[in-house]
Amino acid sequence: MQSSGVFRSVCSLDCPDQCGLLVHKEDGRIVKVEGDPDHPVTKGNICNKVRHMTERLYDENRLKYPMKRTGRKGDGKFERISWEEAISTITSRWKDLIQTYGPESILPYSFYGNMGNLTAEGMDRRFFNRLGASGLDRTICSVAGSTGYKYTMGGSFGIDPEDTIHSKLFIFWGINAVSTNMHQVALAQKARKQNGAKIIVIDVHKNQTGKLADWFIPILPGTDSALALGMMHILFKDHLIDQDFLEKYTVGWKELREHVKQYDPAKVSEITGVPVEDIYKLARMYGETSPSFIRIGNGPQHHDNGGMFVRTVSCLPAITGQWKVKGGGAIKGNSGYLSHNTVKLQRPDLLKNKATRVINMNLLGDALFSLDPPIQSLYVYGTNPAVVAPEGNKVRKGLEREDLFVVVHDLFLTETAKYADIVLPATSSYENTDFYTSYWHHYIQLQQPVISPFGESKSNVEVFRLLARGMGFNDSAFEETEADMIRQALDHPGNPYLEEIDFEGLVEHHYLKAKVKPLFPGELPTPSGKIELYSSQMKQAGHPPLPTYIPLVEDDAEKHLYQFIPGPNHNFLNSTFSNNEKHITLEKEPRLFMNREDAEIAGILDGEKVLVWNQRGEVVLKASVDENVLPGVVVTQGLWADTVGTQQLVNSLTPDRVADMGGGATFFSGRVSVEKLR
Ligand SMILES: Nc1nc2c(c(=O)[nH]1)N[C@H]1C(S)=C(S)[C@@H](COP(=O)(O)OP(=O)(O)OC[C@H]3O[C@@H](n4cnc5c(=O)[nH]c(N)nc54)[C@H](O)[C@@H]3O)O[C@H]1N2
Ligand SMILES: Nc1nc2c(c(=O)[nH]1)N[C@H]1C(S)=C(S)[C@@H](COP(=O)(O)OP(=O)(O)OC[C@H]3O[C@@H](n4cnc5c(=O)[nH]c(N)nc54)[C@H](O)[C@@H]3O)O[C@H]1N2
Ligand code: SF4
Ligand SMILES: [Mo]
Repeated sequence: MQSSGVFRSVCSLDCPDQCGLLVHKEDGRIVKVEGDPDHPVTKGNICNKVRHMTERLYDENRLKYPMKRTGRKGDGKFERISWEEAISTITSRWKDLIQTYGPESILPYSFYGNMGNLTAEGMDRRFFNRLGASGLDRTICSVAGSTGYKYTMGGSFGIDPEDTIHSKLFIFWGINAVSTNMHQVALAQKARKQNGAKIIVIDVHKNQTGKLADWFIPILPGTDSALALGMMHILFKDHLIDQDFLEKYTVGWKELREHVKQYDPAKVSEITGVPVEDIYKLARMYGETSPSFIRIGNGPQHHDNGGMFVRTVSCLPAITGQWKVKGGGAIKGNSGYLSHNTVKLQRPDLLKNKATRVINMNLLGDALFSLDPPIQSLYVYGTNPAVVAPEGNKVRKGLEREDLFVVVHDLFLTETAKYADIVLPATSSYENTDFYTSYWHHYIQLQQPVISPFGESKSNVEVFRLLARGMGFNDSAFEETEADMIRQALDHPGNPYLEEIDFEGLVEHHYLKAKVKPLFPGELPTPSGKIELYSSQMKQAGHPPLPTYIPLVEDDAEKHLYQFIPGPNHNFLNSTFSNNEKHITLEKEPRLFMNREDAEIAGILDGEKVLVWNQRGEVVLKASVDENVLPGVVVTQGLWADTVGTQQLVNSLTPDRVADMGGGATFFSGRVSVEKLR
């Protein structure tokens, strides 16, 4: 490894943009991270978070060696141990648990803190398959929406974002793209400049993205399906449809045409809070502009009815035939194009056909108390459930269980790690070999180590190798190198888009584009091969087969006045960076945005501290009073670390009800009361 130089890298964070990076190294240390100007999509621009990455990489609190707990769970008192002791403590405890309770008493709990495919869903899957541990259903992020999209379109296939440069109308629907998909915003702004494209933002909060729009449409939370159905009502009534496309490439359009007659704009306006004339204006702009593009965000699918929202909105471009126009259509997620060989990478065969129970990660709190056989050990990596999981107080109470053996592998002593019996230090992505597949653009990228491991830290892949040895597993699957694993994953005849991509190509070029082609003319992976405006699959699963507005679950509405929307913020990535000085300084402090009318009634002044509470818990925030949210709605941003002393563990207030589809999370469907802090 060279001790100085500039090296191509890829951003490992859970962000659709998956930027190409140039990492500058001097005397063995990374001194600067910048965008790679040669990357075809991200073109040298990166966000502020990652521009300040060195502050996180070399933060004085980064974990340097394994530790064992010496204080009470949650206190954060630990002492240094060796890797040998750590691995033997874990594996001997697991061997005992397997003897007494069976392997399903062990629960892996992970998410995409590092999006690398070997790191996040490679060697770990091999290990836990071989162990026969309980399975984890990774539902916390986008599953409700991707399930809804799949009913309509057959899988995670949208348009090529590079084509959106041709779009004349951008609808950012429930996505705070300035913070969460900045290169889609860059494309929209370029299209606005070059061909006068218009940008519409539909959101419950006029945040940075709303402020940049040509037209911001505020909407009441959880009512977006009704708005989309109202648009369809007008599109059919005004004949702003592409009948040829509907006939060739969809099923059920005539049923849909009849069905949407009930969603007349007056009724839709009452549901959504969007004025009747705006519903007409929106539908007509959408029906008359081509190419038009909808970027479907994650926000509205974090509701009780989130699956149906995405299902419904994804029908719009079919009605107007936009899918066949370059730059027309939608993106919810594009991971389908870059799907790799998970059978070879994750080795489900190591389970030997045993059926293990699968636990929905959104129900962690319940799972820690109510299962039989009980969960006796939790192995956490790439996620911080004490902060990010819903019903946080329940989760933290579960983590306090004296008889629960908890291991946390992370770069920092996170809130979750404070409850661990054993803490293991993790390398950053710049210390590993891995491959990355964006869920927005169409490039696969390779990361090779730029620096040596920090302190005694180890990658996920390496730790699972050690754990496998400690358990006495001698399968060759645990001896393979990262390069072997990447080769296996890319060898995937099931995905023709990957045909020309292999490990050697990635070593040479760092990023390679999947061989994508437009969706139409063509066949979709739905049962009919067409866009399913009417879905028999949905009917079988107990959903209305046509897009339908279903109101949110009443979350103690009588008692709590406000719909509570606690989303991510600009300078953190979920809870990542919430413990790094630089990023905290940039973000300043967590606030509660509320409407002036509401604040006046409650006697709350701008800048005052407020208590936000409900049946699940309470948090303290600083009120920010303005007109950027509708009355009855309060918004806060960011998943702040408790260590910062903000009393802002927002997930103390969020419900662990699951969404209508896929067992998804409903972070934004909770209600709260707000009062001046006394
Ligand atoms: N800076 C930054 N970038 C990130 C992240 C981060 O934490 N910080 N997180 C990453 C991850 S894991 C994800 S999943 C994505 C998420 O990124 P996005 O897709 O942008 O999703 P959210 O920010 O959760 O919510 C988007 C918007 O939905 C709005 N919203 C909430 N409820 C409703 C509703 O009912 N209707 C409508 N129309 N709008 C609603 C919120 O006000 C918010 O502006 O971002 C990724 N990128
Ligand atoms: N209230 C509310 N809650 C939410 C959301 C919301 O909008 N509102 N968003 C939800 C969404 S969309 C998501 S995706 C989840 C995300 O939640 P998480 O998946 O928990 O994401 P992070 O909080 O970023 O935590 C990732 C952790 O992984 C660690 N890590 C990074 N790289 C590695 C590695 O290589 N190995 C190991 N072992 N660890 C590593 C990081 O240091 C960090 O502590 O949060 C959800 N929670
Ligand atoms: S977090 Fe997103 S925008 Fe920032 S560098 Fe990484 S991929 Fe790019
Ligand atoms: Mo997410």
